[in-house]
Amino acid sequence: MTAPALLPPSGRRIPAPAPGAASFPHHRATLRLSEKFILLLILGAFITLCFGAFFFLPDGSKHKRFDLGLEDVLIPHVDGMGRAGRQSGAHVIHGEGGPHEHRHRCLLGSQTEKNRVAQRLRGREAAAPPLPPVPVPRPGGVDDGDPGDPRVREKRDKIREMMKHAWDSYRQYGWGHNELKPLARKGHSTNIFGNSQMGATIVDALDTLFMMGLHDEFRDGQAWIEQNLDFSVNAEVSVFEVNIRFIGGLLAAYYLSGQEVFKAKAVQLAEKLLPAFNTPTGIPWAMVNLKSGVGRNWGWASAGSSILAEFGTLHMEFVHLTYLTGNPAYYQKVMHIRKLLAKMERPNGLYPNYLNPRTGRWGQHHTSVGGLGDSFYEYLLKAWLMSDKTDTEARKTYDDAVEAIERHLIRKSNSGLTFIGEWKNGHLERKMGHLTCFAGGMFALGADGSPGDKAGHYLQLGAEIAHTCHESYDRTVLKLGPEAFKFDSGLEAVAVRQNEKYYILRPEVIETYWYMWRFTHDPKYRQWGWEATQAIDRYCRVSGGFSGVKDVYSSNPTYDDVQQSFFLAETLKYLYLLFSSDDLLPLDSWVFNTEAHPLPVLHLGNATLPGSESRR
Ligand code: DMJ
Repeated sequence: MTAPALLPPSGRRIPAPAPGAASFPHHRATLRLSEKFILLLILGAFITLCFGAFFFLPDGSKHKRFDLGLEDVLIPHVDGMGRAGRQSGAHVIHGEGGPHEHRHRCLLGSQTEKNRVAQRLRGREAAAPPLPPVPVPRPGGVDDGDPGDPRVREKRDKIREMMKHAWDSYRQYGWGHNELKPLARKGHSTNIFGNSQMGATIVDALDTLFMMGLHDEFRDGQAWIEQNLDFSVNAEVSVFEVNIRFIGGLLAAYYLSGQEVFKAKAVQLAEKLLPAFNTPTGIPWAMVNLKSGVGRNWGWASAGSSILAEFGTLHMEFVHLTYLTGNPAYYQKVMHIRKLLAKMERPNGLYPNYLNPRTGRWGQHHTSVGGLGDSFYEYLLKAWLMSDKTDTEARKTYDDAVEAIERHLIRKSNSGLTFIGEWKNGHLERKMGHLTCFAGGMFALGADGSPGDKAGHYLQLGAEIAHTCHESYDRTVLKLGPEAFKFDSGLEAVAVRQNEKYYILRPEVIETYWYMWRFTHDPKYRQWGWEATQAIDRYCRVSGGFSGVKDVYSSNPTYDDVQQSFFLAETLKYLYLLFSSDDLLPLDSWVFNTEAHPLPVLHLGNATLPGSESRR
C-alpha cells in the first residue's frame, strides 16, 4: 500500500518512501552481535567527537561578529537621556556567565541591534548637538519702517489688515494644513508638498507677520512649529519649493527673531533634502521622499531632466546653512552645481531649462526668464550681493547670462512695450509670463556693479519691464494681471488663451514695483501698487480669506478657491514694504530669497565658509 504523502504547514508536499523500501525497525531486528559491537564503537567515537567540539572549537557566532566589525560599529550604548555612545565589544561579549549565557546574549544582541540603532538615530534627532553660535545680524530698520506721511501710513495699515484677514482665515479653517481653501473653508495642498501636512502657510508667513508687528500671530505660528513641525514624514516633496518656502522662511524667521527653534528646524529639514543630490552628476532630483530619501524627477520634464530654476535656486539658503552650522556639505553641493554648469556649452550663450541629472546633458533647448528658468538668474545676482559682493564668479555668470538674454529674448513690441520672450525650438515666442515680471526688479537690483558702466541702462530696462507688466494689469477688467500675455498679431500685453487668463495672487509684478520704488522713488510705483492692492481686496477677498480668480477679463470672475502660501510670504510683504520707509530691511544689509524671505548679507571679512577654497 502506498504511504500517504506528508503535508507540512507550508503546504508543499514531501514524497512518501518508495514502495518496497525497508523500514528502520525491521532492519534493526536482523542485526548480528558483531555488527552490534561495531555500531557501538562508531557511536562512542561520535559522542567523543561532539564532546570535544563543544569545548575546543572556536565560538562561531563570536567570529561572525568580529568579522562584521559589529563590536565597534553597530552596538551603540544609548543612555537614559537618549544620547548615543559606544560600549566596548569585549564588555558586551565577555560578560559574566558561561558559554551558554554568552550565546544567549549574542542572540539577544542581534535581535535588538536594529532597535538600538533606530533608538540611537531617534536620540540624535531628539537631542541634536547644539549648533555653533554665530552672530545674528541686527534686522535694521527704525520705527518699523513707518513711512511718516499719514496717507501712506493709512495704505500700509490697510495692507496689514489684509494680512490679518488672510492669516486669521487660515488660522480658523486651515490650521496646520499647507494652504487654505477660502470658499470651502478647509485645508488645501498641492503635489509640491507631497501628502504632507507641514503648515506651509505658517512657515511662509512668519517673517511677514514679524515685520508687520503682528506679534501674537507670530508667537502662535512659532508654537505650532515647536510642537508640530516634523519632517520625518513619508512624503515626496519638491526640493525647490521646500527650500525656498520652508528653509528660506525658517532662516528668515530665525534672523529676524533670534529664536533658535527656527534655525534648528531649518537644519533638520535641510538634512532631509541632501539625499536628493545623490545622482550621477550631483544635479539634484526635483523631488525627494523625506523619509526614504529616494529622489526622482517630474514626469512632465523633458527627457527625465531636472529643472534649471529648481536646482539653480538653492544657493542662498544652502550658503546660510553652512554659515550657521559649520557643515561644509551645503555649500559644496551648490558650488558643485555652479562648476558643472560653468563647464557646459550653452546654445547662444543661453541656459536651457532642462538638464538630465544622469547624463549631465541638456534636455529640450527651451530658455525662459519666467517659469522653469527665472530664479536661477535671480540667485546668481543674489549670491554676489549676499556675499558682500565678494563672489565675483556669480556676478560674472549673471552678467554673461543677462547679456545673452538681452540679445536673444528681449524685444520691443510694435507700440514700444519692452518684453521678454521665450526661446523655443529655435525661435522666439513673443509671450511673457506673469512670473517673468520679477525680472524688472532683478535688472534694477543688478544695475550697480554691471560691467561697462551700464547701471543706467539696467535701471531703465527694469523700468520698462515694470511698465509692460503694469500694462498687462491695466488692460484687464479686474486690473489684475493674467498668467501669460502675448505680443503678436496686433495683440499687446493681453492673454489670448482661456487657460492663461487667471490670476492666482502672484507677487512678481508688485515685487518689481517695490524694487523700482526703492531705487527711484518715482511715485507711480506706489500708485500702481495701490491699484493692485485695491483690485486684490475687491475681487479676490472672500469672507474666508483670499482666493485666486480664473479670468481677469471677466467682470464676474469665478474663484479658484486657493489661498496660496506665497500670497502671505511675498505679495502682501512686497506691498507692505512699498508703503514703508526704506530703512525697513535696507537692501545693503538684506537680500530677499525668491520667496521674499530676507536673509542678511554675510560680511565674512577675511574668513571663508567651511568647505570653500578662498575666492579672494
Ligand atoms: C513663488 O513661489 C516664488 O517666487 C517662485 O520663485 C516662483 N513664483 C512663486 C509665486 O508666483
